[in-house]
Amino acid sequence: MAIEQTLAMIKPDATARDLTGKILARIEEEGFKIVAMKRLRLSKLQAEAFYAVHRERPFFGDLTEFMSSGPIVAICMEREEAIVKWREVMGATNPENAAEGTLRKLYALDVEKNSCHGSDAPETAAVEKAFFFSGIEML
Ligand code: IDP
Ligand code: MG
Repeated sequence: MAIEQTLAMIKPDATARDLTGKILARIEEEGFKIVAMKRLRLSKLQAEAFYAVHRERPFFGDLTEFMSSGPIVAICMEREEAIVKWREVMGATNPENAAEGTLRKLYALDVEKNSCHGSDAPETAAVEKAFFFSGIEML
């Protein structure tokens, strides 16, 4: 099976509660190799650009406020079937629906402040990786 890359984020609710180390440890325990990583605070405009596909959704304003409210950690990482596997490890978007042991079940505060992000398809992974990292940073 081919190695695939995905883009993960540790969201502001999780960096604020000092969960960065726990989430990074889980990433490695689940067999992902970290390829590139940076911690930064998104501006509102940058958060709006990242979540542009959700522009028409009712939660877009709140979501981009939240995502620009504190530091995030962006991670490009790889393993076999990385995209689907990372979404499994994160669990459902709403922690109320997330399976036992998933990151969102463990750490999310609510459907918005749900601690982590993961790309949902190869096409979005490519766009999201390029949003944070240049080609030479992802070798
Ligand atoms: P995902 O992160 O599981 O892929 P998406 O549907 O792509 O979920 O939504 C992106 C992000 O928007 C979610 O992770 C969450 O932070 C936020 N979000 C999604 N649905 C809601 C909602 O119904 N209310 C508030 N925020 C939401
Ligand atoms: Mg999504």
